[in-house]
Formats: sequence, C-alpha cells, structure tokens
Amino acid sequence: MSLTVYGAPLSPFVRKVRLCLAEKDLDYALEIILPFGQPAWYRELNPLGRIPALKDGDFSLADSSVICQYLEDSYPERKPLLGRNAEQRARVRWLEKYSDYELAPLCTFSVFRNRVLKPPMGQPCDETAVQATLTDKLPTHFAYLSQTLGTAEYFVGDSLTLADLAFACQMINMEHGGEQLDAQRWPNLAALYQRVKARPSVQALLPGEQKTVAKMAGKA
Ligand SMILES: N[C@@H](CCC(=O)N[C@@H](CS)C(=O)NCC(=O)O)C(=O)O
Repeated sequence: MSLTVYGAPLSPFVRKVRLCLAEKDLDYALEIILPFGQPAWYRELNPLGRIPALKDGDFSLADSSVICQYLEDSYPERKPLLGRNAEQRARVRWLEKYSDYELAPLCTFSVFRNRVLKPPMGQPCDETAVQATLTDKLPTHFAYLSQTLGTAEYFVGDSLTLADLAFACQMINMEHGGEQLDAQRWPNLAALYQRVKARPSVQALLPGEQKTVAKMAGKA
C-alpha cells in the first residue's frame, strides 16, 4: 500500500480525504498541488484540474467523495465512515453531497475565498457578497441540517461518518474566514462541529492550517 494525496491543505475537499485517511489510520504522503497553475502532468490524475486526487500504487482517481468511497471499499477492515447498512449509506452520501454542493459554494467559495484567498492575491474582498451569504443564504441550510441532526450526536447512526466530516470541513473554511456557526441559533450543529473538531484527526491538521491562514493575512 502506498497512498499519495494530491492537493492543498486549505481545500475542504482535500481536508475531507485527509480526515478520512486519518480516521481509518491509513498512512499517506501529501503532495502539494494548488487549485490553480497546476503542472501539466496533474491533468492525468484529474482532467478537470481540481484537487484532490489520490494515487494508491499505480491506481489513481479524483474527487473527494469518490476517493473516500474507494478507501471505504478498499480497506473494509478499517473504521467504517459510510454507515453500516443501505439506509445509513444513502443518508451519509446525501449529507456529504449536501455539504459539498450546498455549503461549499457559501462557506468556502464565498466567505473563505473572499476573506482569505483574495486579499493576498491583490483582489478586493467582496464583503457585500459575504454578508449576503451569511445573512440570506446560509441560515436556510443550517436550519435544515439542525433539524436533520435533532438530538443525535452524529448525523447518521451513533458514530462519526463522512456526513459529519464533510460538514466540519465546510465549517473550518468558514472559521478560517472569520465566521462561527451561531451556537445560540443552532446549538446542536455547533456542538457537533466542536465534537468533530476535537478529534485527534482534525487537531493534527488545524494548527498548520491556522498558521498558513495567519501568514496569508499578513501578506494581504
Ligand atoms: N467535487 C470535487 C470538488 C473539488 C474542488 O472544487 N476543488 C477546488 C479547490 S477547493 C479546486 O480544485 N478548484 C479549482 C478549479 O475548479 O479549477 C471534490 O469533491 O473533490
């Protein structure tokens, strides 16, 4: 087994794969590939030019969800993260997709991109767009996710799954962008986020990410 993840630590999708690997206690190497200006050879791993990609020996594939499902199928003796039966697996996939496709455009591509990525590149932060994201767009999604979680500790079943990791990955980018989940309004979601954030898998990555974000703010 020789696993290599291609990508950059601040990407929520790269982080999801790294957390999945860590929770499964699988060793891997990280090869830094930025989302833009990638070397030509990277297109062989992902013709769309997006991060992450994964190599397992000679086998390669792209897309964080596909990669995590591959890890689940390839290492069945490791901690399951996709649920324990058909119904749970479907729920996990739905909620993972929800975070990746509904939260990511807001938490990552609006709040994080505007506040963290744009300034060091000499581009202005569109604070009007960020405020619209925070006040008009995100609350509906948090309300749905909060209702879905209810009084449970995790989104699906009674243990951590990719649904929780995908959600936390978006919350981390939002937090890098200077915004917190409102714990008064969505106490159960905020508690879930803190629960996931406290895991050794997340704690192993966060300080490095926070350092990078602070450095980028210094350059802005
Ligand atoms: N559905 C993909 C999304 C990956 C993605 O959008 N990655 C961003 C970085 S966070 C990227 O590579 N953007 C560059 C681009 O779209 O050209 C996944 O889950 O891997």
